[in-house]
Amino acid sequence: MRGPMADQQTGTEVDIEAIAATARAGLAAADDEAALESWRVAQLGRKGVLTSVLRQLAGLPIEERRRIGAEANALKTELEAALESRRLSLAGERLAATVAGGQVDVTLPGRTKRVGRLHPITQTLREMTDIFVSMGFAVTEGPEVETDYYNFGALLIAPDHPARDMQDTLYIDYQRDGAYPFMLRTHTSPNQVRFMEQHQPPIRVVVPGRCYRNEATDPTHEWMITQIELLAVDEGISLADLKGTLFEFAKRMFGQERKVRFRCDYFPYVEPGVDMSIDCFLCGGEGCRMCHNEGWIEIMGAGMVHPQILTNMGYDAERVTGFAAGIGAERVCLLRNGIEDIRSFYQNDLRFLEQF
Ligand code: FA5
Repeated sequence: MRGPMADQQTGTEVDIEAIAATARAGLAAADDEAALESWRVAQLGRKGVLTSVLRQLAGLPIEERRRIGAEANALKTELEAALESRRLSLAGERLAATVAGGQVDVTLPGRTKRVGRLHPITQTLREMTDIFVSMGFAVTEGPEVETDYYNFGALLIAPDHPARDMQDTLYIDYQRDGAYPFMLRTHTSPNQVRFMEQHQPPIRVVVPGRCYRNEATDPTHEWMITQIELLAVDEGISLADLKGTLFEFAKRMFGQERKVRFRCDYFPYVEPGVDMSIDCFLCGGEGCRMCHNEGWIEIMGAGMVHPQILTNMGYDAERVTGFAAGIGAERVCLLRNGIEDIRSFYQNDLRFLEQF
């Protein structure tokens, strides 16, 4: 580096060589973190020596500015690197002193950090949701504690309707006028009504979420399940749209080779109602404990939205029609991975969960 430059503001000369020498000596003398930090502030900080040199460059003739600027920048890079290396060597010295003092046993095995992952049902639910989103469905959510009206009444399941027996319900322990008005939702279907109350057709929406039933559990039945509700309402929607959408979903989820079966089923809020099953992965359709000797495992209930519900929502049921479906994520995950007992999902056994 060459000679001093004139300081434009003070008239004094700035000697880069001298600045470099002072800075290097200061760094060599700094022997702990606090000293290193004050050195950094004094030399490289916003108001540090080097920064003020760089600020003064503007007032110099172009040739001088280039030369001094280059020298000052080179010094800055050198000092930053020197700071980092001094920091490391001080840390090394500290560690060596600790080891020598017998405070650290470097022969002990390291502690492995356990990396978490998403629960298999969360992974499955996200994959299912993504398939429907790619078909143009939006995503919404609803409450897990429901009212009698949304869980049953608005879906045409009156208090004395036998369909209430299809979903053994966990009620909240709170009574009003001799009745229990709140429950853990037994399915995601209440969100059909919740969404239609707030929106006009055309509607294409999916609602993923937890549901609860007072089930006697077995290899394909849990008391806490995860469903995804599907709802499409528009002019000209037919059962063919329902089948097309669900076939496409099944193909993407399970592959072309898996067999899919549609059968008539009864749900008061659809007309007609169907259920969709996939052939049993365990017995290939022969019949076994897994599929209750049926050869098929049901994964969803579905159907055309009942015209009475469309009318109740204020829609013109002569003009618009719709389809709806409720799919169980546990059953989908079970079938895709050949899992023999649905209860494994919620037993918190890491040997099982870490396979996903
Ligand atoms: C219903 O829950 C209807 N709400 C579905 C529906 C929606 C019908 C829209 C018509 C229109 P279902 O009780 O069959 O239906 O349950 C639907 C799916 O949830 C089942 O096919 C299954 O995949 C899953 N499921 C239901 N109960 C259980 C359970 N106890 N354990 C595991 N999965 C279950």
